[in-house]
Amino acid sequence: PKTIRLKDYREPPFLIDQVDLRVELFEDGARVHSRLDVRRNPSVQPESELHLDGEDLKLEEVTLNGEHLSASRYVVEDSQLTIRDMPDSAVVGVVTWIKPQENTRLEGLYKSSGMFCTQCEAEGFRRITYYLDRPDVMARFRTRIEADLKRYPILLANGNEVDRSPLEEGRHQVTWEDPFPKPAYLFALVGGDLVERHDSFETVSGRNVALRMYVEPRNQEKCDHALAALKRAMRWDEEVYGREYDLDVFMIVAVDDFNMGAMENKGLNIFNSSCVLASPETATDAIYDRIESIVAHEYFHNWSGNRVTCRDWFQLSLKEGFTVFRDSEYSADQGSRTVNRIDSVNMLRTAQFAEDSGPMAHPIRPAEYMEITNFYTVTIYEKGAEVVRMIHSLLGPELFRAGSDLYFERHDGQAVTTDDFVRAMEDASGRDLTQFRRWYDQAGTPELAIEDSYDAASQTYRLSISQSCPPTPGQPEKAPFHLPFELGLLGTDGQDLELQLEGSEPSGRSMVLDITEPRQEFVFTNITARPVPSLLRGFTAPVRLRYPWTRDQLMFLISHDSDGFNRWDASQRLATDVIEALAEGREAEVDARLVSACSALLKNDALDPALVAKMLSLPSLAYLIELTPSADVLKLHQAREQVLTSLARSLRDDLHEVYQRHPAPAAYRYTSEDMAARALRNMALAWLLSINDEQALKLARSQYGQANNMTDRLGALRAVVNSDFAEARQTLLDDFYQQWQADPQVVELWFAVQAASPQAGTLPHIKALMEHAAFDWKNPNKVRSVIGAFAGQNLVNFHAPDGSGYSFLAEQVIRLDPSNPQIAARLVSPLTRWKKFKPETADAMQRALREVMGQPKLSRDTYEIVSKGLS
Ligand code: HT7
Ligand code: ZN
Repeated sequence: PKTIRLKDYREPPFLIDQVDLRVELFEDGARVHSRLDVRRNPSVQPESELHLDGEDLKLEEVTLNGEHLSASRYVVEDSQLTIRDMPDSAVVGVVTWIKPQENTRLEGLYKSSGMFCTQCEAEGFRRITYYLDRPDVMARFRTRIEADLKRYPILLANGNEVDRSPLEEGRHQVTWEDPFPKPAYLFALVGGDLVERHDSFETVSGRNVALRMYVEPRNQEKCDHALAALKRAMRWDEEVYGREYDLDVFMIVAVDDFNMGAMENKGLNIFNSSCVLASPETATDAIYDRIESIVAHEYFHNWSGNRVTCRDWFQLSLKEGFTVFRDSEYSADQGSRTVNRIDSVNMLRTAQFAEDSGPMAHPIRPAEYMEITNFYTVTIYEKGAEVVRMIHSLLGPELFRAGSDLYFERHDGQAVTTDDFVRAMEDASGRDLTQFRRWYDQAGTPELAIEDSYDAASQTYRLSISQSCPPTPGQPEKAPFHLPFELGLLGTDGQDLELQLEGSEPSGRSMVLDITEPRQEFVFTNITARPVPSLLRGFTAPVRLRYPWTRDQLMFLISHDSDGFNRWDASQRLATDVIEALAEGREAEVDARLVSACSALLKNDALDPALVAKMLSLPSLAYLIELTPSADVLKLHQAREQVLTSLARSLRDDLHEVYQRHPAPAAYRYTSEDMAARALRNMALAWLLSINDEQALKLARSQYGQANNMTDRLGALRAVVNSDFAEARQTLLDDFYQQWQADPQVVELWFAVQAASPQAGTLPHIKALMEHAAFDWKNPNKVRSVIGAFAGQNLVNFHAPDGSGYSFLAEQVIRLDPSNPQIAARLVSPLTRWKKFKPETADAMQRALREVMGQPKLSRDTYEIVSKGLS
């Protein structure tokens, strides 16, 4: 496969002003008639040939200004339609025949549960018709959809509906017009027998926007949460960013077969059912949260992505990083800011740090790719959001908002670069972000090594911060980064001290330092006793922090730090230190200090229970692996289990007491308070079942049977499935399936609980799940809930010492690759992390990768991941 490079970017030689589509939907295929108003781009060297992209299309006709084009004027090869001797401007007509029914890749136009739908980002539109399929070609679209009226009463496309009429033979047409020029990746159409849920929103300027949600009839009771979230997000974007919605209608459609979470098509967002549909009985709190943030994310793209879009796919983080930052701030404003930050950072430090230290490490603005869909990564999204967050921290909220206003005003209707974004921030704030720009083109996670000393005689505290960044593929050396570093100093009474840098005015009890040099020293004055530093408060930069904390210092921070994030971070560092010492055989028993810290947390009524639940959660095995060079998975798992069971034994009474103190209320409410209570209750249950507590088994059975919501029901089920109570496990699993088999989203949860369980997770059990009637290779959610959950969450079984987990995964990737390469490429990535593991493990993982590599017809998607994974 060819490598595409940012340095080769050229403006398009032709532009398209208007696209007229007529899409005829049939049971055996679809015919697409397209008329493109094409003109030569005046700002580039003229070219005589027009090259239109197209994949898997049957070309039926080509016309130029309405005239049939003779075969000598055009050629179809290498996924392109080339028209020779192209005039300065012309109407290019193309008719193609496609087969949505056979489209298992789920890119372009395809069928899902009887409905037609599209996914065009990144390069799906070229699977519908020949086009200049690149984001810097922006056109106005008019879309006429024709289909059988009975089977497909609902026909949707972008923009506003402008016409509808019956046609012959029981067919009908609906025509849509989108007044906003857009790249083809934002095109969408839907045709199906769907029910419509109505709502409305009055914008800040008093315009009424019709909100509509389209779902299969069986899901009509599951729309309330998404619609409520949408209205909250619309209001928030007006209030916080001054962004008003711009069309008369905003539509959301739920589809069962979808490669990712959702898609921000202009005015017609399409969602994976699992990311938009919810009822208390079928969705957990985590799913409610996920829906809230994804609905907001897709809506926010209307400005950050659609009105201002990307010039090319190297700029993907321009829209994704900024939009993730926007959605995470939105979520923080809805519930607990600290808990939200903890969840984001936990994910970043586990998944993104791992990616950044592996073979696929890339900057948030990559320099090259083979297949762009491989670059919808945690780096582009989550690290991209952290980079925007750092700009926010460096500029402060007012100047950041001024920068955002300038960016939207300056670039409305344009396709731009990350550099344009940074320049708007600079111009609005007067700050120089030249050095800061390195975050966009240097990959890898910087490390900050902190040293400190206290001088009682001069009452000064000296802090030195050194930064470095390990090499990443193609980048052996890194220049220093510019980053904000927030800190506080705790006095002996646990209070934040007044901070005063030598030679400066006092600057409050928490301050943000600007780090720019390889090594910087800061001297704090008037410090009367050695303080305990609270470093990188709120995780102001995506870095690894090295400081030789003692366990006593961590205990102190857990009890006193005024920064909730750092309190949690101290709890994680303490638990990690204890687990690592056990895994390495340096200690045999669980340090009593950890037990007393947890005991105090369980009894603490003053702290937010949601924060308590987070602080009590042990670091995940994935995170522990990420921290450990040459990791031995089994040893880490056993050490983690030893800590868990020893805490549960020592704190058994406290856990029962916590369980009783947080009873389930009569009705489910999606509130921070109730969710925190459910989190604590279910955590207590899981801990107690880890020590096979019979009384807890009774509680779990009764919670499972009486729960009025899926969080509690699944919490009880998961705790039992992960326990040694084999008979109860099977009884509850059977009952759960009996009750919920008609609901695919709940069946996905049922699959995932089993596939991720360290208990149930022997390979034969996973294989049996794949033979189950509800498993479906064509449905990415099912593949993810069994194979993805096994390889991504069931690490102790996936890394079984005999290598069986690896060869199993290789086999499934090989099987999936021809039908859905995007999902196959995502699935294979755990194998590429072999450098993290001890040598025998690494060898077995590479063997599995070579097995995949040896396949004669590998997709470009999987080839890129596997070849880079082996390098
Ligand atoms: N912008 C959307 C990206 C997306 C996507 C990309 C590749 C293949 C399938 C896809 N489905 C959606 C999602 C988002 O970030 O909002
Ligand atoms: Zn996005």
